[in-house]
Amino acid sequence: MDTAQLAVTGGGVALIGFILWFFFGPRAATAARQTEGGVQEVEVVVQGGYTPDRIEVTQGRPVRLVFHRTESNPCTEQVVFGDFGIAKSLPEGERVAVEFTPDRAGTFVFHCSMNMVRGALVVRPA
Ligand SMILES: [Cu+2]
Repeated sequence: MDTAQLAVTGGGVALIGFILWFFFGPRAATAARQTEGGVQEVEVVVQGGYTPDRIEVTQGRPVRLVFHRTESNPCTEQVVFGDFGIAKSLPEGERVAVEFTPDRAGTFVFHCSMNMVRGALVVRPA
């Protein structure tokens, strides 16, 4: 192999590594902020996905997830928390609060109504 071939091969290996890390690597969770009233609050921007898409809260304390949808793509116009029986419409440009108290620990997926765009709520035991 000459230098150019080595560079191409090395670049390919690096790219594969990046892709694996990007899709399957560990994701950092965003911890909820505590309000003065003891509510665990996080603002989630909805724009081609959920940011953050992994949110950590504590079991048994009220949670307020404020969804701010900044896109018009109809894919994300509803957010569903199937495990908690919640479905909310997210009008573009508005902030919509999803409020509930997680009564059990675990990792709960939330998603758009088509289940294409996803995020996870990680509930830690109290
Ligand atoms: Cu969708």
